[in-house]
Amino acid sequence: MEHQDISQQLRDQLALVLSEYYRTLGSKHDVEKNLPPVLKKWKSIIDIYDIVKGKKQRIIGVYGTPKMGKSTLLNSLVQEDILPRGIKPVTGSVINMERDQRDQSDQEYLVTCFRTGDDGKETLFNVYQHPNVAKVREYLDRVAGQTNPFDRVEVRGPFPNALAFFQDKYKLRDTPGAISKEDALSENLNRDSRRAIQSMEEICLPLFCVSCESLQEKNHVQYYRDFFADRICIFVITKCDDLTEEDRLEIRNTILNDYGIKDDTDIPLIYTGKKQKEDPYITQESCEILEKKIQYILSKDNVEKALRKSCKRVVDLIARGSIEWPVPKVTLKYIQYLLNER
Ligand SMILES: Nc1nc2c(ncn2[C@@H]2O[C@H](COP(=O)(O)OP(=O)(O)O)[C@@H](O)[C@H]2O)c(=O)[nH]1
Ligand SMILES: [Mg+2]
Repeated sequence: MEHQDISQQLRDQLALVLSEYYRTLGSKHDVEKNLPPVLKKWKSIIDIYDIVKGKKQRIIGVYGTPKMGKSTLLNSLVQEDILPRGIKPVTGSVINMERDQRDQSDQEYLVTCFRTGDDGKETLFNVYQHPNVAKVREYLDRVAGQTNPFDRVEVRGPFPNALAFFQDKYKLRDTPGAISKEDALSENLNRDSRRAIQSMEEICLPLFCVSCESLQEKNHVQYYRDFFADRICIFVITKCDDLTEEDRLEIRNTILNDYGIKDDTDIPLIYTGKKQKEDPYITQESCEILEKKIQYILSKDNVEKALRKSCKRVVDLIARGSIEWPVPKVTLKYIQYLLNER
């Protein structure tokens, strides 16, 4: 059987399992929250698979609590000091950046701002166009900063110095710092947290950012466990300006112990930092390492490998009776057959 065929069939089988969960357990939203972790992970691989096959938008987003260097990281990837960043938390909107695929000459940056009404509908409010990045940045400070920010802001422009992968139809998404799930889901829902959390679903690959000095704080650990433990994600340790080998080992151990990550080959760790504290960007070297990881994770080969691995795990668990299997056993047999086919 053809290799691609098998992956497609595995994917279809998962869709079947999920739809059976939805049918027996209730609404889509509740079910996704309550899926067994192993199926959540499976689902996130499928999401990436859909992207590789061109079915979904390729959005890569940064997540984490405020002041972890998320906006700085994205500015570095696109090599423009365009997103608001600073000593105080400054990002208020979800901001998507996209490279205009047309010819670069005489191109302008186009910014569009959206608000979401109580009924969940989005309305376009403002449009701004300018060739100069500094001007665009000033504008973003006003519309996506901390005072009355729009819910979503789209920036499309030439980004002539961006890293190569950005030229390949990816969108990069900046998000406001979120605090813990409890805070975000409480009655007096924190506006920024809510925006960030709601935007997670559409992302194909989250970059979870935490600075090396705050790695051990409880709220970061909780944030990771709440939202990313069951997803494919890249773990970015920021503000590692001058790390020794020893520091690295210590960081790695903290992550393995505190964050409940069993195997850090599954969760790529990236260390980023600046040469000088005043720089607007992290080092080119950090950017390039991150770029390679992103490209690898989203590559077709890797996604198919991950899909297969997680299918195997699910099948093992079901066979051992460790997770409930709501679809006919025939489906399980069929998945086993597909897995053995290669
Ligand atoms: N020393 C150092 N500072 C950084 C680094 N990355 C970001 N920062 C600083 O951390 C602060 C918060 O950055 P920002 O990107 O606004 O964080 P965000 O709230 O997570 O988007 C800013 O003052 C940045 O200059 C880094 O790698 N090294
Ligand atoms: Mg920010």
